This record gives sequence, structure tokens and C-alpha cells, in this order.
Amino acid sequence: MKKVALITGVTGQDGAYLSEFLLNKGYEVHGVKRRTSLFNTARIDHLFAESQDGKLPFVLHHGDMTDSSSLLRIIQQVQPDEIYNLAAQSHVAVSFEEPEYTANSDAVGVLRILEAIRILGLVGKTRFYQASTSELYGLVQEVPQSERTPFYPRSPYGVAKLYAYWITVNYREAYGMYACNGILFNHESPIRGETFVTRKITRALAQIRLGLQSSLALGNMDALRDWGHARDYVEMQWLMLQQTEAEDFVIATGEQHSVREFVEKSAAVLGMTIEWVGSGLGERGILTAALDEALSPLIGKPIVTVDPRYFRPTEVESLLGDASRARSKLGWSAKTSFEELVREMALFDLRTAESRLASANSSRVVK
Ligand code: NDP
Ligand code: GDR
Repeated sequence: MKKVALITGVTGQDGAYLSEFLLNKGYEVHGVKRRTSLFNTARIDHLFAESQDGKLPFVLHHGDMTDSSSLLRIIQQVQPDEIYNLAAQSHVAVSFEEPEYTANSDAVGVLRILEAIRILGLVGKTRFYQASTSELYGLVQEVPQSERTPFYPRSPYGVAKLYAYWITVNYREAYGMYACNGILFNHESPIRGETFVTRKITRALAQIRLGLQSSLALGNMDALRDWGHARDYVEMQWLMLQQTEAEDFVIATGEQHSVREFVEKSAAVLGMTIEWVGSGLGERGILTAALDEALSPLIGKPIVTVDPRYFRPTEVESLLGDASRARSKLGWSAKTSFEELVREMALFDLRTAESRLASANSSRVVK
């Protein structure tokens, strides 16, 4: 019998990687996608196309984390062995602008799923994974952060995820549910959302390299993050649901880098050298050398600037994870290095920008 998995947030970065991972493991995969006015399935279209030919057991359902009736209906219909709750308003900065919606989808949404499992009598059958986050640590109480570090969230997103974390623990303890939290530190990839800082950097620098953009505006360049690759992290999400007992685990690389360093490393992959001048809001990243001669006019010019619009009312300055429990109990460790991650993202965005340029040039020729 095929195992059946239900993934909320299937159209997101992790949803796409996890769907591929579970399909490769022989699962029947069901995904929840919400209604949008434009297509939002670019990351999983290849899987959906194959499912239409009957080659892959991959099914999409319309539903929303803010709508109990849709979640109840889907869970009843799918009768999943495993639910991976990845759906969330996942942008920290946006959560300051949409705090109530963030609480509804990221906090109460989790309760809706847990209650659906109970109401439908699936407690003994369905295992539940909650996408918890290093944002729970917020104002950091100790370095590095492990499963034992106290939480102190610093955004409406972090606070909503705190409720989600504890309601998952509570349903495990109160009802004997197999429910667990993966406390994942930042993880990125070429399909990372374009408004998160890593992807924003690699996209913009690739465009600058090809003359499609002249500069990149960022916020807090001193922020420190523990960045891993999403492909490595979804394996861990699955592993957490295969244990004898449900437990919560920190997933991280144990390496920390600043936003500024991410910029420098990405620029280097693209053949550009940046030097920093000034400080605070006046800081500028000056292009001092470039392999591509076409960039000569930009040498000596600021291609990275700081814009107060991208600062947050309260910031999480420094995150560094200690995943030793995951290593010892689950035999997991991150496979992709920071350098490999930056390289993969920067080169992917360079190729994407090159094809955009090529199609713009060819349409000019046709005219
Ligand atoms: P993304 O933002 O890429 O994906 C979020 C997904 O949730 C999308 O499919 C989105 O749909 C969906 N979604 C948002 N709101 C709703 C809603 N109301 N109802 C149904 N679906 C909804 O996030 P990631 O893939 O990066 O992250 C996955 C999860 O892991 C999230 O919960 C995030 O908070 C958490 N997390 C992520 C980390 C990271 O570094 N990536 C680290 C730690 C935790 P749509 O495509 O339509 O927008
Ligand atoms: P984060 O990721 O807030 O850690 O949440 P993000 O990439 O948005 O920010 C990381 C750090 O970079 C700083 N920063 C900027 N951020 C953005 N988005 N845009 C900018 O221009 C910019 N300039 C500097 C931020 O201030 C921050 O310090 C991500 C999300 O995936 C969450 O869902 C997840 O829970 C956490 O990672 C772990």
C-alpha cells in the first residue's frame, strides 16, 4: 500500500522540494493550494503535468488555512498517513503589515488542522509535522540555539509561530497525537521566494551583471543567519515523521554569515568585486572590479545601497543553530555548504536573466 501524504503550502519552496522527495519515495502526494487570481503553481507544474499523464500520484486540492471547512473536507477525503503543514504567511516583514492575517493563517490555521485530525477520528492514523522556525528565538538568549533555548519572538510572524509550536506540543501531550515541530533555520534555494534576502540578492546581482538593473537596495546588512539548502531540509521533515515517538528537532547548518557576506560571495560567483564604504544608512557597496568588460562604466559606482524601507520595527539580529540532536538521533546533517548554496542560486539567476535578455533581444529583432 502506498503511503499517503498531505502537504499544505505545496506551491511554496519547501512544498515543491518535499513533493518531489515524497514522490521519489513512492508516496501518493496530495497538496493544498489556495485560490489566486494568477497561477501560483510554477514550482510544481512539472509534477502536475506528469500526474495528468497518469505517471505520478500527485493531486491538488483547493483549500485555505483560514477556512476550517476546506481543511476538514480535504483531510476527510484524503485520509492521510502524514500531514506536512508548510502553509504560512511566511514573510517576517509583511507580518508587521498584516498581523491579524498572519495570526489567522500561521497560528489558528494549525489548530484547525489538529482539530480536523481529532474530529475525523484520525489521531491513531495521521502523523503531523509543523513547520516551526528559528524566528521563535528572536531576541537571542543563548548562542547557538538548540531545542532547549528559550523563545523570544520579535515579529507577529514569530509570535504566531510560537502559538503553532505550543499547540502542536499540546495536542501531542493531551491526545497522544504523533505531532512534532521541526525548528528550521533559514533555508534557501534557486526557487526561494524572490523577496527573501538571499534570492533578492542573487537575482539583482545577476541582472546587474547583464546590464538589466543598476543597483540593489537592502535593509539590515549586519543581520546574521544560519543558511542551509531547502533540498537538505525537506529530508529532515520526512525523517521526523518516521520515528517511534514524536519529538521536536532543530535543523541548521551550525554556520553563520551576514547579509553583507552573502552579497560579496554572490558577486564573486558572478565575477564582480564589491568594496564597502560608509556606515549605517550611508553604507554603499562599490563595484571595484568586474570580469565582464561591459560592466566598465559601473566600476567605482555604488551597486548596493541601504534603504530604511527594508528595516523591520524589531529585528532578529543573529541566529545560529545547534542541530546536534538531529545528528545523533536521526543521523541527519546538512549536505550543501554555504559556498555551494550561494553558487547554485547565483548561477541559476544568471541563467534566468540571460534567457530574459535573449527573449527581449529576439522580440526586438522580430519587430
Ligand atoms: P513559502 O512562502 O515559499 O511558501 C508558503 C506556502 O504557504 C505557499 O504555498 C503559500 O501559497 C502557502 N500559503 C500561504 N498562506 C496560505 C493560506 N492562507 N492558505 C493556504 N496556503 C497558504 O515558504 P517556505 O516554503 O519557505 O516555508 C515553508 C514553511 O516553513 C512556512 O510555514 C515557513 O513559515 C516555514 N519556515 C520556513 C523557513 C525557510 O527558511 N524557508 C525556515 C523556517 C520555517 P502561495 O504560493 O499561494 O503563496
Ligand atoms: P527571515 O528571512 O526574516 O530570516 O525569515 P529574510 O530573508 O526575509 O531576512 C533575513 C535577514 O535579512 C535582512 N535583510 C533583508 N530581508 C529582506 N527580506 N529584504 C531585504 O531587502 C533585506 N535587507 C536585509 C532581514 O532584516 C533579516 O534580518 C525567513 C523566512 O523564510 C521565515 O518564514 C522563516 O521562518 C525564517 O527565515 C527562518
